[in-house]
Amino acid sequence: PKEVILYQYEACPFCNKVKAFLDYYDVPYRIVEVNPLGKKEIAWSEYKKVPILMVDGEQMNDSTEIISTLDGKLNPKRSPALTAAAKEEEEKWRKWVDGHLVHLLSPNIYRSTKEALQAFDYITREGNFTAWERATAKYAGAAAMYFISKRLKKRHNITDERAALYEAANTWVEALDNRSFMGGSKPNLADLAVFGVLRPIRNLDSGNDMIANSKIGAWYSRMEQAVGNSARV
Ligand SMILES: N[C@@H](CCC(=O)N[C@@H](CS)C(=O)NCC(=O)O)C(=O)O
Repeated sequence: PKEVILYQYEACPFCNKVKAFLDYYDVPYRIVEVNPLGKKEIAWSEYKKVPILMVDGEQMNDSTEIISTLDGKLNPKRSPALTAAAKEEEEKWRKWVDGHLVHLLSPNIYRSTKEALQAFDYITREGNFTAWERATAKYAGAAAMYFISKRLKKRHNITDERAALYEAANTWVEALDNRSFMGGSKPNLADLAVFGVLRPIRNLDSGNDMIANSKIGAWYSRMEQAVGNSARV
């Protein structure tokens, strides 16, 4: 593609999933950082969530769909060359990321008032906010998300959010079954999805705890190596 533009929030797990794919395949992309208060930057779009990817003027919505579409365009031979079992496995774990893993993130990063502030410090520092919004959103957002995350925790039947995060990390490592990546010697779309959604929490308390208290660290480091530098231009 000639021109790829990602409309995103820097700290959003779904957006980071798309970036993991673009970075891994070295697809140069521009970023438009959307201000979450007002979303003026995507006012032109009927679809009101991020990520949105524009590829040579064609709009793609939803992280998983974006990645499937791009994979089909950029690597037309990749998926058809997989065995049925490999395809099924990749599909199953991509669904696990969207249906399970992402739901563990908010309860963890907003677990305590301290962690909620840490998360919002990161979100407001990296995000597109005016100085005034940044100053107020950090505290208002942290307070709101602290309470909202308790509701999310109930909705998704999570009792101990950290235990659930470590368990998910170990479940993933078990699924790797001693392979370097689920894709074997190279990451597949499930590897990229897990890595992408975990990346924005990696340097928060919850991410540090996850690395320290689960077996996911070695795979995570291999993924950092494999994905390499950002392809952002
Ligand atoms: N299923 C979508 C979920 C996208 C999503 O929920 N994005 C959030 C940001 S993390 C969003 O844009 N929420 C609406 C809002 O901010 O108003 C995907 O995988 O891309």
